[in-house]
Amino acid sequence: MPETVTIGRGQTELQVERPRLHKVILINDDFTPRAFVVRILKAEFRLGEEKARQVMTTAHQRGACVVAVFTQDIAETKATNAVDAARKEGYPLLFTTEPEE
Ligand code: TYC
Repeated sequence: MPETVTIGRGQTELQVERPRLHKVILINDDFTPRAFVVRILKAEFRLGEEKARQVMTTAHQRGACVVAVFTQDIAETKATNAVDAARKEGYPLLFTTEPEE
């Protein structure tokens, strides 16, 4: 919550907090084609070809990879859109979101 603090000579200042950022995390699976993962990362998250390949490869090798950070509503909307696009094509691809520490 914004808080009012006294800064001297009877003046007050509104302390505003930055919104907490949320990570979008790409989860590996055994079925979604690599090329489709790269396509989704480019289309929904605006990653360039090289970055999209790098994120896909990291998730493929390690099980998960942070795609990017956004405000909560944008992170959730992008993750939902990406999952919906995968389901439309019949793939089990998963993106999750979680608050940044
Ligand atoms: N593991 C998938 C395959 O071998 C490719 C893939 C990579 C799927 C990353 C999901 O988040 C993922 N076809």
